[in-house]
Amino acid sequence: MQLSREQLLDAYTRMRTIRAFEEKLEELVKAGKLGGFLHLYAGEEAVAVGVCSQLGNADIVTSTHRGHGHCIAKGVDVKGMMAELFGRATGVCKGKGGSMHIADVDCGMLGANGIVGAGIPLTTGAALTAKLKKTENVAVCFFGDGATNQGQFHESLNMASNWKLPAVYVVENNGFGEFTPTEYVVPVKDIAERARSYAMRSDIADGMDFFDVYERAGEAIERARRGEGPTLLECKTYRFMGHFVGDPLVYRPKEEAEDWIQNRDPLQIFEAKVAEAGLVEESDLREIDGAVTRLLEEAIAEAEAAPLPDLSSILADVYAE
Ligand SMILES: Cc1ncc(C[n+]2csc(CCOP(=O)(O)OP(=O)(O)O)c2C)c(N)n1
Repeated sequence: MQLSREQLLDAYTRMRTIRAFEEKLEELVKAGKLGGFLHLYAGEEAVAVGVCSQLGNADIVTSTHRGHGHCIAKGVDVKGMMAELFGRATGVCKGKGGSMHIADVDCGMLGANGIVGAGIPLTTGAALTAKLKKTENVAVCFFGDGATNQGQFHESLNMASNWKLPAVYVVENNGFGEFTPTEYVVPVKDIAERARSYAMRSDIADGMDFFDVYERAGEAIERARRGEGPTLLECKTYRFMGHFVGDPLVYRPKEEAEDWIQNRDPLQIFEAKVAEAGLVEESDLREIDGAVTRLLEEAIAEAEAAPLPDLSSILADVYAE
């Protein structure tokens, strides 16, 4: 294992934070304490953290409607995110973005996005900027299997491949677009196959295994940094919760979900692997679990106590006034 103890603990902290953040949000919505339309990322943690652990602060990431995991993995402040979800002035977007529009340019997170597939051309543009400015930064896009049926996916991959842009397109194939199974709307067996149309490199990772994602993403990111062009990286994964909070989950077999949750949990897979390598003690991980719980309790209390945005700020930070 080429990762240091510190890197492993950092990766675990981020994955645990994502899981706990999403579980808390579900609880808050169900208790009527939090409003809004939320798409949770639990189950897919190894993808966001595996990829982002290979990126520096100046590298760019774009996200989706299911964006909390990408934000936490890229280093967005968790308390600022919680305040944002509560619509408070102390939120990372001053309470005006909410779940589907969390962005923090200072840590390279160009934004979650309510429009399926819309992050893909943004990443392509960021990669073009990096190439023209010769920064050696890489732009990474996260999106779902459903987004690969959008025109902008195909246009972006064509352009990025043709111009050898430093981009990595990470498709999180969780087997569903809303309530529709992927195979019902996608004729190829692996979405990675779609790269071939654009003479682009592709790879497939086990999206439940942090180490597999980390390694394959690392190769793609390094290739992009060396000027060898983009990669389409398909991560096979599963969302543990519904498409949105409140989804009655009637469209997928209970046994299928239980099997993934019981046997393919990315946190458990991570824990088993690091224990086997003897790099991290179980007590280290339990300590992190406790710290994450405390962080979220503080984040919620601070968010609830924070002020709403003042009416006078309604036109601030708006591009088209
Ligand atoms: C352009 C557009 N079309 C439709 C929707 C409605 N919608 C929201 S999420 C979603 C499914 C997206 O599936 P996928 O890209 O696989 O991501 P996942 O939800 O599985 O993470 C759809 C169709 C939308 N937000 N934007």
